[in-house]
Order: sequence, then structure tokens, then C-alpha cells
Amino acid sequence: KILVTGAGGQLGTELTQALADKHGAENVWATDINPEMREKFEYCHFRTLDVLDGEAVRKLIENEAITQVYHLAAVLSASGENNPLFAWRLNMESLLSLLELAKSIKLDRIFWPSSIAVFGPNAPKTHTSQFAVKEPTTVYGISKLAGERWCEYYHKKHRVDVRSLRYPGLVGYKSLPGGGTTDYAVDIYHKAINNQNFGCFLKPDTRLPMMYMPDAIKATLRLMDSPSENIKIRSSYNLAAISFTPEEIYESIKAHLPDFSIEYKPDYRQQIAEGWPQCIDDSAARKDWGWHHDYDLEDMTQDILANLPEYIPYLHKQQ
Ligand code: VAH
Repeated sequence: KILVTGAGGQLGTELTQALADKHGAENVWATDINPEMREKFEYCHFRTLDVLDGEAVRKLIENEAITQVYHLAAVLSASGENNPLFAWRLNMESLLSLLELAKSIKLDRIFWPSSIAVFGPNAPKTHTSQFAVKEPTTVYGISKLAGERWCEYYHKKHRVDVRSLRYPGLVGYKSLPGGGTTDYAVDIYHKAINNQNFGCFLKPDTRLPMMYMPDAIKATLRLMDSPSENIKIRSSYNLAAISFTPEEIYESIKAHLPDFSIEYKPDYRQQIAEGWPQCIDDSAARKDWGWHHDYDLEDMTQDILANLPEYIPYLHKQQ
């Protein structure tokens, strides 16, 4: 029985569906702080849940005999800078109370997303290794680094089977752009199909590690299906796929929609992006549990331009 927190978010929207497809919708409890998300989860169970309410989380897990928790609820990098103490509290306290709960209630396994945001400006910009120096400069990155340390601690000290991935920027067409610094790469497709000029909040040459959502889902399911003894890294695995700049994703779209235009208006998110690596080394994930990505930039652009137009009505139901 699976519990997903923050199910209404960018990753949760697609991961919850994938988990229902894999384990049966009757075995999946989607939860979100926003009760309006209920209409996105008619295919499985839905509960409104504040992950900071430890008692409510415990009750749901016990009452429904939950065995796996995908704890996705979090404040992302850009939003976090506008509300630092709340971002720290939500990202950190909710994870800690879940790990503490996992000590007493026997949970089969927990998934918790980390991010390449754990690396700061002084990490190597390319081929950033699993163990490169981590001095994150955003509240989000600080909370994800601290969270990784706690995951490894609870695994070592209390045998909690918690697993984690350092996602790059995730791009998908099934959710609207959110509070992430990489969400320009989601918004650009919406503007392109509406033939609107795209105002990009990053400079044209800002290279970032990115991944198409189907690859992120595949990695998550594969990590969680692997035998525990294969999961050697219990902080969080580097995970990589593609790496592109705003100019490159714009050109990949323009090849299909010649009239599409862009202008660059860098804002506070430029500095966040410049503090992150440009492409990271995920050899540990490839070695330990056979990771490899499927989609490159052109595959992603073709798939999104083909599917986003007919998906739009569902998206605006979410707003
Ligand atoms: C963010 N999408 O922008 C997230 C992610 C690497 C970026 O962590 O905050």
C-alpha cells in the first residue's frame, strides 16, 4: 500500500499515476495540502494531508496499513528564497518526523527526492561527482543536503530503508510550471504552442542538468524496485540525463514552430542557476542499479509538442 505526499506537485502528478499503474490504484493514497487536488486523483484514493501534522500522517499510515511512502511534499528553490524559514520547516521537519515514525512503524521502504541543488558554486561545474563538495546557497539546497544526511543516518542507525535521487530539473507537460528555477523549461512549451513570445528568466547560455519526466519516473520505480543490498548510496544518488541551455531548448522548439520568439529577462533565479552544476556524473546509479536515460532534448521536444495541446484542458482544471 503506497502513500504519496505532495501528490499534486510536478513530480507527484506523474509518479502517482505510475505507482497506480504498477501497484493498482486501489493500493495508492494520493495526498496533498490542497483539497482541490482531489479532482486530479479520482483514479485512486485521495486525502487532504498536512505533512507537518505528524499525528495525521501516523494515523493515515496505520489506518490504511501503508507499507511504502513517497514523500514529495516540499518548497522548491525559487519559492524557498521568498519564504526561507517556512521552506526549511516544511522540507526538514516533515522528513524527520517520517523517518522517526519509520523507526516504530515497520515501513517497507521510503522514497525522498533530493536535487542537484545540494551542490553549490564551488562544486565542479561538469561531471560533478557523487561526493563533490556540497555548499548549497539556497534554502532548498540546504534543506535537501540536510535531509540526505538524515536519510543516511536513519538507514545506518535504525535500518530504515529510505532511498533518494538527486533529480536534475524535471520537464513534463502534465503539470503547470511551479516554483522551480528550472521551470522555465516547462513554461517555454506552453508559450510556444500558444505562439506567444517567451520571456525567459535565465540568460541564453545558462546550462543546467535536466531530465524528461518519463525518465525521472523510470529512475524512481527502478531505484525502489531494486534489492536493498544493491542500494549502496543511502544519502542520495546523482541522476543525470540531458543538459541544455535556454537557447538550445528554444532552438529545438523553433525547428518545429518557426514563428516562436524568445527574449531573455534574467531575474533572481539566474544567480540560483549559476550556483548549480551544468552536468553531473551519475556513474554510481548506473553501476548500482542499472540506470540509463532514454530521452534526449529532441525526443523531449517532439513528445511535448505532440501531447501538450490536447492535454491543456486537464491542466487548467488543476488551477
Ligand atoms: C528547482 N526543479 O528548480 C527544482 C530542482 C534542480 C532543480 O530541484 O528547484
